[in-house]
Parts: sequence; C-alpha cells; structure tokens
Amino acid sequence: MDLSEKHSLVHFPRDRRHIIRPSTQFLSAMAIIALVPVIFAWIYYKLWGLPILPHASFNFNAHTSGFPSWIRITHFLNYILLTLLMRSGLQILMDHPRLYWNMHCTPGSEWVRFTPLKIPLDKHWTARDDSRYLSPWIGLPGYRHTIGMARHWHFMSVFFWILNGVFFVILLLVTDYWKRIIPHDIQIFKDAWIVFVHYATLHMPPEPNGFYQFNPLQSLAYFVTIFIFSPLMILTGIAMSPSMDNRFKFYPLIFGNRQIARSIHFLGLLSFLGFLVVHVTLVVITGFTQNMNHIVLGSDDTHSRIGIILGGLAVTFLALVCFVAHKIAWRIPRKVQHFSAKLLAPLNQLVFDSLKPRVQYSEKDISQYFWKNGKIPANTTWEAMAQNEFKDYRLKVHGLVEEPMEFSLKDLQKMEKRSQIILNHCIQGWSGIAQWAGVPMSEIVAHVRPKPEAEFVICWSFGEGLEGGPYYATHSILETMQEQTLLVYEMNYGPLPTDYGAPLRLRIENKLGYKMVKWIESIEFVESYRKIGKGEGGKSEDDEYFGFSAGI
Ligand SMILES: Nc1nc2c(c(=O)[nH]1)N[C@H]1C(S)=C(S)[C@@H](COP(=O)(O)O)O[C@H]1N2
Ligand SMILES: [Mo]
Repeated sequence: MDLSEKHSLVHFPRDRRHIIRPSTQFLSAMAIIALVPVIFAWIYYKLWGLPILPHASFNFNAHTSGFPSWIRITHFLNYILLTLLMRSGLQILMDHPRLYWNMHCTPGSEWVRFTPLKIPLDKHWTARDDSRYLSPWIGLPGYRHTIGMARHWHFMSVFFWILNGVFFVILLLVTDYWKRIIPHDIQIFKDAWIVFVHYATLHMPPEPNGFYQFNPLQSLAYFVTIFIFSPLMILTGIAMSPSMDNRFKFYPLIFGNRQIARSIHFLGLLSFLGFLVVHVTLVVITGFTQNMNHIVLGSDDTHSRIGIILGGLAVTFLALVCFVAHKIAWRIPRKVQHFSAKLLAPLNQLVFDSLKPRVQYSEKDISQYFWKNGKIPANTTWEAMAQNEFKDYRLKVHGLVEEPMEFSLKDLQKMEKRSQIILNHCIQGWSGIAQWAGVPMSEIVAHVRPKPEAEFVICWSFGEGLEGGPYYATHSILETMQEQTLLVYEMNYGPLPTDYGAPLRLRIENKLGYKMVKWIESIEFVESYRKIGKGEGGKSEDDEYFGFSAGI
C-alpha cells in the first residue's frame, strides 16, 4: 500500500516501546483472588488429606459420548474466530491504551496503562497522539492508529462468532450433550472442589476419558466460559455503544459505567486467554494423542497420530488465516470497510441508528478533564477570526436548499438555545461528560428549507484531517432533526474553547465522536456524498476507514 508520508508517520512512529503498567491495587486484588482458593485448598489438604473423588461423579454425564461433527466444527470455527477477535480487540485497545473504573477517563486515574507515557498536561495532546504502536504479530491489522480497520475485523468476526455460538448452544440443548456442560446436580460443585484441591496441591486428579465424561471442574470451566464469559463479552461490548448508552441510561449502569464495561471487556479477554492456556496444557498432558483424536476426528483411538497431525495443520491454517487477514487489511482496506458495512447494515439500521438519544446527566457529573481530538485549524481565515473573538464569523449554509443563508455567531445565539449534559463516546475508547449548548440543527434546517432531493447534511471544518484536506462528516437530514443534534457555541457554561471546536461544533449524541465536526466553516446539503472527498461520507471514513454508521 502506498502511504503518504503523513500517514506513515501515524502508523510507524519512532516510539514503539511496549509497556504494561497495572496499578498496585489491581495487582493486589488479582493476587488475592487467585491465592485465596489455593490457600483454602492447602488448608483442606493439610487437615484432611487429599479428598477422594466419588467414582459416581463421572456418571451423571455418561449417557452422551463422543464428539459429533457439530461440536468439532463449531469448536474449530470458534478457535479461528476467537483468535481474530482477540487480535483485533488488542489493536482497538491500543488506540486508547488506558483502562479506567471511572467514566471520565481522567489522566492518572487509569488502573492499567499500556503506554509508557503520562499525559502531558502542558501541551495540546490529543487522544490520537496518545495511541500506541502494536506489532502486527500481535494486533490485527497491526501498527499504530489502525482502529478503523481493527473494528471492521472485530465486528465481522463477532458476527460469525455469535452465529457459530448460537448454533452450538442450540444443538447442545436439543441433544443430551447439555448435560455434559450445564450443571444440573449440586454434587458437581463439591466434586469440582475436590478436583481443584488436587490441582492446587500439585496432584493430578483421576482423569476420566473425555470421550465419555469430563472431569467436574473441566465441565464447570466450559460452562462458565460458554454461558457466562461469552454473553458478558457481548453485553459489555454493546455497553460501549453511544446510541445504546445515550438512549438507555440504565444499560451501562448494569456494569457500573461505560468504562467499567470496557474494563470488563478487557478482563474477559484475559479470562479467555487464561482458559486457553489451561485448556491447551491439559489437552497435552492428559493424553495428547487420544484427546486430539477426540476433538479432531471424533474417535476414541489411542494410537493413531492422525488427530495430532490434523491439529498441527489446523495451527498452520490459523497462521495462514492471520496472514491473509493482514494482507487483506492493508491491500484492500476499502473493500473490507464496505463488506463490514454491508454485513452490519441490518443491525445498524434496525437497532443502533434508530435509537434516538435522550439521556441527560447532571451538573455534578461533568468531567474535570475532557479528552480532545483533531487538529486546530492552521489557516489564516480562522486565525484572523479567532483573534477577533469570531465577530466576523459567518456560518455558510448552502447546497440543495431553497434559501442559502449565512449566520453570524450573534444570529445563532439569538435563535432557540438548547442545552444538554451528556456522555461523549470516542471511537478510540475514551469517554467524558460535558455540558453543551447551542442551536438545534432542526432550526437551521427549517430556515434554509432543503430541496426535496436533498438527503444528507455535510459539516465542513476549518481544520484538517490527519492526512491534510478539510475535516468533514455527513449525516442524514433525519438524524439532524433529532432533539439532541445541536450546533454548539457553549461548553460547560462558557464560550466553546478553541481546543473543543470554537466558534461552532456539532453534537449528535447517538454517534461516535468522529461524526461531530469541530471548528465548523460551512454546512452543505447534498443528495449523495459519493462524489465528495473519497466518497465515504467523512474525512475519518475516507482516510482512516472508519465506518459511516457510527452508532457502535
Ligand atoms: N474538525 C475536526 N473535528 C473533529 C475531529 C477532527 O479531527 N477534526 N475529531 C473528532 C473526534 S475523533 C472526536 S472524538 C471529537 C472530539 O471532540 P473533543 O475534542 O471536543 O473531545 O471531535 C471530532 N471532531
Ligand atoms: Mo474520536
């Protein structure tokens, strides 16, 4: 791919240091959670000796045997899709490499950061500056600030992962196989504890033949991963959506707040990784040949090497998938962007895009520190106006309208003023609450009266995008009519500061931040955005492959 110099500076920065800085509180909490059960196991062992697993405990699931093809196929697909999900997820994380328990994302309050940098408070430091490099061996698609493409891979994979999971669960429930995984006898918890005491005190528990029975702890581990961790990943993923959170205030509160949901989403990834390590280790040490024949061939053969050989091929295949995904991401990014949009269009149109924002926070919720993004305009027109407190500013509204108009800041301030305190969601992961006030977009629409063929509204900025050329974003006229779509000139009860988009910026609260153009120069009504810029509907969509629909 031929990258412009500016673009390549973004993707291949000099500073590629990797670091993981968890807070000591978090580390201590994790150590306690991990150690307490182990200590109890040792106390038990020292007092009463190694507990004996009643042989009957294996019998409750004895009426199902083997691994039918639907299990083996879904298991295989799950292995591929989870890898893509984890790798693209890590890439998304590195775009805002900090995790918090508070929803303001206050610098210094993160419980873990994946960057050596503390946030410099004395200079213009944007969230994009803060994004970190990730090796393409780990992240998909790798390098720095490739979140647009990473999200496409994440969403495409999750689409098929959920389909695969639903298929698996349905078959599990309609066959007797659910009895192997879903606890239906209280005895299993006792037996799982006995097995745990074995592992924790470094004894191997008696191992049933997995073809016919699972060991009780194994069975519970599968249950928790499939029926607790997986849904939790889906639900916390959705809790990061602006259209969800700004429509249903209770939803992120289920987890505490949006940043807690984001943190849990990451801890979920760690749990999956932890499961993977233990799962693979046990497959290897409890009869590798036989176990591989179970899950690959569905046979209980103890000697044939075919399972292991095919398993090795599956690992090679996974490496190939990752290689091809990487190539696709860099060679035909536009196609990926379009495919992912098509795949998710029904979901976006039916659910996320149609959720009208209506949440309000209160004054005490306003964030002390509010992250920022975007390049402050570097042209003389804007600079001259800024010198003069924007007295000469005129918002030009033009295009397919009956009455093209210009508005001074005074004109806009005389029109209906609406105020809202709301949570901002950046695609990168940070959020923050601020008060915004200005003119409802619907007022402007009413003044200029769009022609019947007008479908979209483009906000043009004085500022440039990452690669140069004016920043812009497009919305349907319908979206601009929402109650909380405002052209704001006030932030936190004062004039809109330069960094945050003076003299005028857009707020459209069911969308991610990149849709909210700052330093607005003009507003244009068009029939289609296909002939504008690179035709994707916005600067971020054109240059960074972000999705046009920005509700998730
Ligand atoms: N002109 C312009 N507007 C922009 C951007 C930009 O790069 N240029 N970035 C967007 C992004 S990605 C976000 S998250 C929000 C951030 O708004 P804030 O700086 O007020 O927090 O501005 C949006 N508006
Ligand atoms: Mo953003």
